[in-house]
Amino acid sequence: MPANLTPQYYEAEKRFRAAKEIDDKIAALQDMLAVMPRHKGTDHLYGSLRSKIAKLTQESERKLATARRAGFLIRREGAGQIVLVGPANAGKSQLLAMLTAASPDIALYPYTTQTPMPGMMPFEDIQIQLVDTPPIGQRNVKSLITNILRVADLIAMVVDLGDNPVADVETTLAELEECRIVPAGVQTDREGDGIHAQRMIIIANKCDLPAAAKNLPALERRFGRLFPILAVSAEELVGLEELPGQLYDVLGIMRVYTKAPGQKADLGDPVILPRNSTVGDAAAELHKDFKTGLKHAVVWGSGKFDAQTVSKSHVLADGDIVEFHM
Ligand SMILES: Nc1nc2c(ncn2[C@@H]2O[C@H](COP(=O)(O)OP(=O)(O)OP(=O)(O)O)[C@@H](O)[C@H]2O)c(=O)[nH]1
Ligand SMILES: [Mg+2]
Repeated sequence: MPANLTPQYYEAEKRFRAAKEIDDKIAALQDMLAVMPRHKGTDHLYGSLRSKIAKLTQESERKLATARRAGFLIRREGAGQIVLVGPANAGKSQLLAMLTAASPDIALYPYTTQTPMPGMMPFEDIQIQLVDTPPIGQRNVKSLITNILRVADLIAMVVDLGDNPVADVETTLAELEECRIVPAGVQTDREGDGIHAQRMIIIANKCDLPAAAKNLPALERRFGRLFPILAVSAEELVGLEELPGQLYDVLGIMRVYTKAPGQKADLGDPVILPRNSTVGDAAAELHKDFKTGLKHAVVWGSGKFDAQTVSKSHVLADGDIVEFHM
């Protein structure tokens, strides 16, 4: 008996053959199943489509489980952790590759990245951790990366200036809100229990593309007052030299070097503190008993003169050297 398959069926079959991702393949197979005529002549086809779907679903779940394990285990390292998040193909992986020693897959087609991947970005004498993630709108990705997003110090929304960056930021914000994450300091009607306020910025990538000339100003008009916007080209190396310093600034941290009386400062290993921390905060960070036993400190760097004797409440600046006197 002839199968009498419809044009819609062949259309779906074409999509199946073109699909690169397992999820897209499954979707196409399901469409084929939905539009195929059911009669004796298609029994065999029906069975074979069903078993293909079952096999791919299993494979997809296995991949997801592996991804989950890897995803939830990103160990925080360095002076701060920044998660790159956004739509497919914006250049998140390209940024990670250019700024760190990590070598993620980068490709012309979307949905290249399937699991979160960390890398260490050097900035002067410290390292900042960047975490590349799969596109946030992709199926199952939100559950994979929500924890990573919540514990990060900063969320960098990466968008493509050659595409529609305003819409992409809006979509990304909506996806983040579904993870119960909202931008810190921005009003939202969904504030309340379980909602996490996170510091966020926009990395506007692909500024080398012609469309950037009109899309960057549009992005700045719409979001410039809410978020710092850093325009770069990860591919053409525009703005990449400044980027680590800019990210460091947005992280709101500072480096303080400690020194024992009569000895040289340990310039290799700064203590990382929130900006505007005091001498007392620095002491507490080093040791819990330090703060109570501290009489005074001597500071080099930010003071009006070097070797200034200061109290616990003295506010430190980035790069200061502190000598504690107990
Ligand atoms: N013109 C231009 N292309 C870029 C730039 N950065 C990345 N690309 C290209 O954009 C495509 C996507 O880059 P990826 O880094 O894979 O994008 P992604 O955001 O990681 O994509 P997913 O993993 O699918 O979410 C690749 O073909 C890159 O070569 C850029 O600054 N300018
Ligand atoms: Mg990627």
